[in-house]
Amino acid sequence: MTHEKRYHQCTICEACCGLEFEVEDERVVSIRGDAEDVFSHGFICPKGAALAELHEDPDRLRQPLLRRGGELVPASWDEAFEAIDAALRPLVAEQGADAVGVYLGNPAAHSTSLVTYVQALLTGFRTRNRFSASTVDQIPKQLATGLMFGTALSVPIPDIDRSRFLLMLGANPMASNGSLFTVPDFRGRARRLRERGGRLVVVDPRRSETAKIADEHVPIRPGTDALLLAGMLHTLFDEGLADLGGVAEHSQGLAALENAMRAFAPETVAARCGVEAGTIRRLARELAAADGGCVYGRIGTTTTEFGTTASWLVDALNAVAGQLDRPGGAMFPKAAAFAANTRGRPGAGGGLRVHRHTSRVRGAPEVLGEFPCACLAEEIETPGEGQIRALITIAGNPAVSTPNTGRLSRALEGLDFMLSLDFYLNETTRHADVILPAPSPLEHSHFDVIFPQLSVRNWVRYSPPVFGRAPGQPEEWETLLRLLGVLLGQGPKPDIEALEEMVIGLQVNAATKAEGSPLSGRDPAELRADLEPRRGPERLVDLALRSGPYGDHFGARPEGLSLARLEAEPHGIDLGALESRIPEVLRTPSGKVELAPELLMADLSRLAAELERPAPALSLVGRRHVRSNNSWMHNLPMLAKGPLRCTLQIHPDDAAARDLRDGAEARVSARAGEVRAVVEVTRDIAPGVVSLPHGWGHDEPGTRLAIAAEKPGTNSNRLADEQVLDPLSGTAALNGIPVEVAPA
Ligand SMILES: Nc1nc2c(c(=O)[nH]1)N[C@H]1C(S)=C(S)[C@@H](COP(=O)(O)OP(=O)(O)OC[C@H]3O[C@@H](n4cnc5c(=O)[nH]c(N)nc54)[C@H](O)[C@@H]3O)O[C@H]1N2
Ligand SMILES: Nc1nc2c(c(=O)[nH]1)N[C@H]1C(S)=C(S)[C@@H](COP(=O)(O)OP(=O)(O)OC[C@H]3O[C@@H](n4cnc5c(=O)[nH]c(N)nc54)[C@H](O)[C@@H]3O)O[C@H]1N2
Ligand code: SF4
Ligand SMILES: [Mo]
Repeated sequence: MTHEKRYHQCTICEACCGLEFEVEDERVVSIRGDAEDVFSHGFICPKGAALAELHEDPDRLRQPLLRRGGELVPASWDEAFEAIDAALRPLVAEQGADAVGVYLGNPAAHSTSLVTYVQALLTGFRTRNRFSASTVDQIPKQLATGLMFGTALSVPIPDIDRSRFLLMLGANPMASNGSLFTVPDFRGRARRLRERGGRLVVVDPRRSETAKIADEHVPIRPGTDALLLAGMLHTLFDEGLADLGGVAEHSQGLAALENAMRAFAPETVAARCGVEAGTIRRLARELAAADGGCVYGRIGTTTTEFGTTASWLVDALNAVAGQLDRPGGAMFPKAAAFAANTRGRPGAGGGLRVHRHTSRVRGAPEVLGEFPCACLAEEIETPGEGQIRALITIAGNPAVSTPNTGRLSRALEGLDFMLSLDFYLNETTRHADVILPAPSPLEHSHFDVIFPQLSVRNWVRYSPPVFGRAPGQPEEWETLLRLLGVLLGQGPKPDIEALEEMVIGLQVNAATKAEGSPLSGRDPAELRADLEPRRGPERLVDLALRSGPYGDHFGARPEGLSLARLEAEPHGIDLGALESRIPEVLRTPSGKVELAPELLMADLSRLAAELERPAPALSLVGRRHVRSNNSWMHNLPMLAKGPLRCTLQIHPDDAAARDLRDGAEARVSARAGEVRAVVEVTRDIAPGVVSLPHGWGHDEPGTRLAIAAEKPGTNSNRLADEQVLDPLSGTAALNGIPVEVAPA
């Protein structure tokens, strides 16, 4: 019997915990937080502990499925790719690349294979019809920070470990473990913040788990955070508290911002927000006075009609209160690899260009190369040139996650062909003609590309696979390259090695030619020889690390980082506390922090008009639970046990007015659709607001999710309106949906 410990990063959520696996005879016997991990120090949540169940889940697909005579049946990889080639090659040849839509889901950001090679797929195959979970999530923040700081991932993070005041809006890290804020053990860090005399304030229509451990909970009317933030900014200017500190000389637009905020006095916005003007003024003063303080906004602020504006005002507030880029405030991480804000010439750059073209049917503008996923159904349904006739979903479940899923599910049925890269037969993939499974999260190596760019400390870590792959199971980057070959007309068995060589070749050449690159002028052939014998993501990671800000620069800085160095450190390498980075971090064309970007300023009249709009009698918001992850971990016994979590939370007064009792079934209706949900009467939710989590509704026919189907819950996105978006970013307003609730 063999018995050993193996270390691997958890890739379920953004906290990036290092885990310790005890393995006996190639089976997991225990999973713990890795106490020696330099970043997460032993923290783990129930989802990390459930990774063995995910690995062993009998419903997890281990073989491609292919539709034959209406049924999805097991097939070989070659048969699956023959079917894909037969469907896609003529379609692309006749109707062009836009006839094939691509939807990218959230786990793509957590998989090294997918993050590094989806880009290759989408540069090689240029369809305009690109969609992703980003437009039901964080794109407003990326757009705002891109315009302010120059790249779409230059997001300032709360420096919580040194902070003395943290104001959180629309985020519940006690359940979510943080987002655009990689912060393993939020609870411990929040406790230490309070122990050092700091204050935690939570703005949320719900008394969330985070509100419960905070010093103060401020209930707010859904969708009005941008107004509240504008009221705080107004206060700073009005009371002479505006002071940018060291950032002043590196910023522009302050006067324009001050002028624009005049319309949003706390006394003007208070009634619409449902927050007293005195509270808004006090919070602004507290932020400005804090010896290290920060405002942070997340899902409850981004997935609203004013998502981009709210995201902008969060960082404008941090700047104007003198809390941007200082210890304890909002700071920029410096990742070891792949960060656009560590590439090119420090201090200025091309900035973010958006709204370069518009979607065919609705004319929604492109942002970061994609269209709103709220437009997906109409792009499939509406005939004409550029109509989507085939769809590829990669690690996504849009039939549950995106607005008006009733309409989208019908649209998916009307496709000529659908391919899904996924390891579950679920609400989305049941519509597919071919499903290609990914390896389990324990069967591939991991190097985190995205989240070190959003972390409370600088760190780096590489995890080899815990287990070898099942025979015949390709790595997911190989599947992507094979698909690229098919889309390029190379047939069902393209030369994957040649495609891989092409990808690394382009990267090496770019690194030797780019302005400001430490490899500038080096010989590409020499670098490529130095990367041997690595292939795939490992080769790209090694290149990125070695050419990155801590890298060995291929021998020029021998003490620097390389993948080989990381392989010797299973618990990761700590790269230190966050450091001030302005102006070096900036990539705006002006070389300044843009406090008042034109695109955002132009939208303020819409925000002012919002002051006049009556609030709905009842509005729906979402929530998360620590034992659930979006739509796809409900099939694991450890997480599924316990009470039903997909309940409609409602305040006792609202329940009484509608004759609804705790545990009864309610009918919830909105413009987009209607659902039934079990009522949970609770004072934890503000009057006038109801809450239903997303990611449920596992009772659709044709899925294979035995455990999830036992407690299916309700698909809340049947209620979300695909017509109601934040117009700047295309992000759907998933919070603040007007609904009516009645006994079923
Ligand atoms: N109403 C409402 N709706 C929401 C939200 C909300 O707060 N409220 N939140 C939104 C947010 S923030 C997000 S991120 C989206 C998520 O939206 P999606 O990304 O569309 O949905 P997920 O539930 O994350 O589904 C992920 C899929 O990827 C598969 N998968 C997991 N790992 C892998 C892998 O390694 N490879 C492959 N190929 N597949 C894999 C899973 O089986 C699952 O089918 O939902 C959004 N929808
Ligand atoms: N356990 C678990 N962890 C997760 C996930 C998961 O599904 N489960 N999903 C992961 C993903 S993909 C993401 S993006 C992150 C999201 O992480 P978070 O942003 O922390 O998301 P939530 O936990 O949904 O918290 C959002 C909060 O916003 C509140 N809210 C709703 N509307 C409004 C509003 O208009 N204004 C204000 N101020 N508040 C509002 C809700 O009541 C809720 O408490 O979590 C990640 N981590
Ligand atoms: S908080 Fe939980 S799900 Fe998130 S990375 Fe850590 S163990 Fe995984
Ligand atoms: Mo997300």
